[in-house]
Amino acid sequence: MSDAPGFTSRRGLSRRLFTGGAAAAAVGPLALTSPAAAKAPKTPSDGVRTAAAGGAVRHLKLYAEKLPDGSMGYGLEKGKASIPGPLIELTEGDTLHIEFENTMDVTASLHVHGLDYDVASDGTQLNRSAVEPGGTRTYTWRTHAPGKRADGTWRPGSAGYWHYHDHAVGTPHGTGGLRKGLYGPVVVRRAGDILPDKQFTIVFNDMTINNKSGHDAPSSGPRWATVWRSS
Ligand SMILES: [Cu+2]
Repeated sequence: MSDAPGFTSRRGLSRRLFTGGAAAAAVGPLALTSPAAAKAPKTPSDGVRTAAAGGAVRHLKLYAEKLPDGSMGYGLEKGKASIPGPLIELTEGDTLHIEFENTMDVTASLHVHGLDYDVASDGTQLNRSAVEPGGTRTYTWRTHAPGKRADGTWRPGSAGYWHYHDHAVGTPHGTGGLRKGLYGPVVVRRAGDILPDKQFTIVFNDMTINNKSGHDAPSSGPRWATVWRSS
């Protein structure tokens, strides 16, 4: 159920990820709302579905591939890469192990924003957590609920609309991979968050939307969306 988003850019302005409602394309194994669930009749009492408690340990396989037009994408299966990459949905408290396989002929990686990880899962060349052509590496992302730190200060939870992206192709920073389409969306929900009935995800990448610009951008159709919830 979802289609991706990503982001990136030289401009802070475009570093945004918008997502909401249900999406059009691939339903990742991590999706909390399966198409069947989305169509399930609502209970007359409240009609609202909410995110269950987190704490699950999940596993996902993700590939980086070159696409026929020269761009690059992430996909859950070989030959199924997309731009943006698949939507990954988690609930605070979940841990995700991603077995990342680089099928391309250049070094690539997986780097995430907003979630917790140690240096081995940073996905940058600087700390040798990128993946050589043909190689595989497992990245681990963790999430947490809000709470107080030992010093009494407040620690926000991981919930939010985030993104992941390559951090290695073309330059030490990975700018080439971002340009070519190696990015995707991550949605982390808090237990109890209202789940959308429909969800579309959009990723702004510099001046493009889902890596398309101008009249080619998805201004209508399955990739474009507004966030809504019907009840
Ligand atoms: Cu980044």
